[in-house]
Formats: sequence, C-alpha cells, structure tokens
Amino acid sequence: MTKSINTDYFFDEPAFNTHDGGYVPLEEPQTPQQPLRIPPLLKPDKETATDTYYTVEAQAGETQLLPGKKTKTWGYNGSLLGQTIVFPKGKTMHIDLKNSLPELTTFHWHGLNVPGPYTDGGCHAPVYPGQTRHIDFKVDQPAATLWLHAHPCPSTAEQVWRGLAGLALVTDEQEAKLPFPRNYGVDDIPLVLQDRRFHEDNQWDYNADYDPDGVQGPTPMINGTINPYFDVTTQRIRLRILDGANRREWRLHFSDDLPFTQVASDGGVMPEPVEFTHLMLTCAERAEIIVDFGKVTPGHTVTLYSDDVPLVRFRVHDFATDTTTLPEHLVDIPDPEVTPDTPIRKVVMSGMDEEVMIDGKKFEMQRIDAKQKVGNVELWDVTNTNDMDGGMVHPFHMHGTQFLVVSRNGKAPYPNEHGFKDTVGVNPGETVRLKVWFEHTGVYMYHCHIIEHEDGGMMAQIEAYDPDHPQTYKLMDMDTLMNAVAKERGIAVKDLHLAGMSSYEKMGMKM
Ligand SMILES: [Cu+2]
Repeated sequence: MTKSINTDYFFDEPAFNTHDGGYVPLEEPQTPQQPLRIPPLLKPDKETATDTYYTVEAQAGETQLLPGKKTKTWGYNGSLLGQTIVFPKGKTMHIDLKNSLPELTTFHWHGLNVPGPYTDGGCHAPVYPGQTRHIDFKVDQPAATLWLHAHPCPSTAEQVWRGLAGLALVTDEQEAKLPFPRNYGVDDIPLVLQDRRFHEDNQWDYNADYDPDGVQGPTPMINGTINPYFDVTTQRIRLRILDGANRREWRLHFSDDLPFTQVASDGGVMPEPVEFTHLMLTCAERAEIIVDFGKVTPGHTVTLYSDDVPLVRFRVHDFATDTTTLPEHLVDIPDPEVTPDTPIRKVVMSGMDEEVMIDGKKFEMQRIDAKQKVGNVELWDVTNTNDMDGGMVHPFHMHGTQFLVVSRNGKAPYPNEHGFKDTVGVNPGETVRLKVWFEHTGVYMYHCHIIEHEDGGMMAQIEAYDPDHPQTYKLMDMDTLMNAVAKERGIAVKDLHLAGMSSYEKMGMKM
C-alpha cells in the first residue's frame, strides 16, 4: 500500500501573512553559517523517584548573534530563550520561578494541563523583580513538546520578543516505546522558529518595530542562531518544531521537496503518522516530524525553507543504515462522546490591528467571560469573522487543556489535526469546532496567539469550576500592574506606556 503524501499547506492562501499590508519578508542572512544552538537540558536541583525540583530564572544578558556587538537579550537560565525542561509523566514537579529581570514577568506553561491561574502562569501570577514564586504540580498528560513563555498582560509580546521562550518536554512510557529518534541534540532536535530585526549595533528595538497586527523581523532566528547548519550523523532525525514567533507563519519544506513524517502535534503523539512535503505552522503551534535522509548521499546538504528563504542547512554525513519503519497506528487518543445535549459555546474572533476582539469585547483581567464545569465536555465553535482584504489566520489558543479539533466549517480537520492540540489556526470566515474539557479548576485565558493581538485585547478568560469545591481567585488588576511597572521604571503612572495599551486607547477603551 502506498501512503499518500500531503503536498499543500491547507490554510487559505489569500489569508497567508504574505498578503498583509505590513508583511515583512524574510531575508536570507548574509552572515557566516553557524552551528545550530541546541538548548541544553535543564539540570534538576534535586531528583527522587517521584519528585523533581527545578529552578527557572528569568534573566537579562547578551548574546553573540551576529558578528560584532552582542545583542541585549532575555532568557531563562541563560541569556536567550531557555534551557529545555523535562517533565516525566507521573512525577511531581517543584519549581522555583525566579525573576532576576528589572521588570515584572510571569512564567506560563503553554500546553501544560495544570491548575489555573497561578500554576498556569498567565497574567494573574506575577513575579516581581528580585522575587521568586514557587509552584508544584503533578505531570499528568501524554508526552509532548510544550513551551514556557512570559505572559504578563499586556507586555507578553515584548517579553517574548526579548527572548523569554523555552521548551518543556513531557515524556512518558508510551512514547518511549515508539520507534522515534530520541537522542536529544543528536537525532532529536528542537527548532524554535523566530524572526527579528537587527537595528544599530546589532540591537533589537521592539517599540521601533511595533505593529498592532504582530511584530516581525526579516532575519530568521532558529534556536537563537542566525543562519544555522546542523550536522546530521544518523539516517533519521526528529525535529520538534515550535512557531515561537510573535506573528510569523512558517511555510516549511525541504529542498527537492524531501518528504517527512509528522508524528506529533501540540499536545503529543498523533494517532497516525502523516506524510508531508509542505507544512504550515501558525504562532505557538508545534509539530514533531521525522526526516529520513536515507536517499541523500553523504556530503550533500538538505535545506529547510520557509517559503523561499533557507532556515536551517542539514549537512548530511555518513550514517549507519536505519531500516526502522513507523507503525501505522501510534497511540489511542481518548475521544469523549458528545450527545445532542452537549453544550455548544460560540467564540468569535474579529478585527485586525487595534480592533481585535473576542465576542465583541477586549480582554479585561478582572472579568471572567465564561464558565465550564470540570470534566464536562463542550463543543466550542470558534469563528474568525475577519475577511477584510482576504483576512488573516488567527491562531486560537486555550490555556489549561488540550482539545480535539472536530471540524472546519463542518468538514474534516486537516490531516495533522487528529491528535491533542492547544492552538489551532482559524481561517477567515471559518468556524472551527473543538471538543473541550478541563481536568483542573482555575481561571484560564483563551486568545489569539499572534501575541500583539492578545496584548491588544483579542483574549478572554474562562473559569473551569467544580461545584463541590467553589474557589475564589485573586485576579490581577490594571492599577496594581501599572503602579508596579511604573515603579520599576522610575516613572509616573501617567507616563507609562505598554505596547498593548494603544489598541485599547485607539478604540476609546480602558484596559
Ligand atoms: Cu489574531
């Protein structure tokens, strides 16, 4: 039986970011090629059979990205991005979240099923400069490529732009039994895809580049490397790809249209492997793919592109023959039953630029927009009404759960949308139906993951509640936030300006 290979990007071509008025085309870096940085694995402070202790420190530093002056960057346990954190399923994590930055931040675990809103680390869990917050949680979800990023509303976009994004890998026994490459840094390689603009003296300038529809730069940056290459020493490699950009979509393909196999999406391994030559990721989505270099002659280079711009050059060396084939079925995904009584929740993403909203409203930290009982399954119909000038794809993300994609405008989801996801790109004029349930109580945000859109108010929040154990939450408020940030910066509150605020002001609204 010949497997069919998917050769298109599926999303609506007229809505690709290349058609945006403010689109910044990627440019091939003219600087020398450098070895791809592999984020080191974060060493636990302490480890027992059942518990792991980590310290994650947000810090400022400098990174040699281009020849000449170093770039001022932020990172976790390093100057840029993060060290990769491993969460073995079933173990309890104890994490000190230390803020050594000059600004308030939060530590959000994107894709992790943990209680909200404090462990989840959204805007209600601030860590002030010089302070440490402690969280504990049990890892209780399948193996997956998740990520950690800052999420202090409305400065999420700027803090991620400065470098606050790292990977977190859930591991479990089921994934460990599958014939996937998993030698980290050798044949199991993370690829964090981002883009930046370098200004004078090789510095980034978020405010100079600000665009309410999402900040972009022309230079691809992969794992914090400009113009990287990777030495391939095994026939098969696994790439854990994260769209870690603020706004950019990545339309990925290899030279000579080398096919590859996607085995996992946001929330873990998919029920079946899916073959592609082309793959589009929207902001915050992840794809784990296995690339087989068996037909490539050692000494040759295979290039990963987005559109027509090279991102990573894979220099293929001699390798031992690998005859591993993937099973046709990888894992079972639970699929709770729905009945005619299953509630259908409608969520509408609308607008572009400063006008972005959810359900006709902009985000307010103190307002809970919806409630859903823990354990109850609901269908969420998420609509993107934005079809101005061809519109744009809004990547819809939910905190606190992994959902299933049921349909796109009543039709089957894309071939790689049959596993757990936490982020789904919604085309203009499209309604994507999701199957959603929460396993933990808490207040959780849901939003567009074009990060400037969430800062600009395309965000709402839901309380997942247990009627037998009602809870109250201390939610962050704008006065506390503004006072804290103004104090950090040594300025008066009235002189404080945070990027996302302009979207509210232009609409005559207060945050
Ligand atoms: Cu959006």
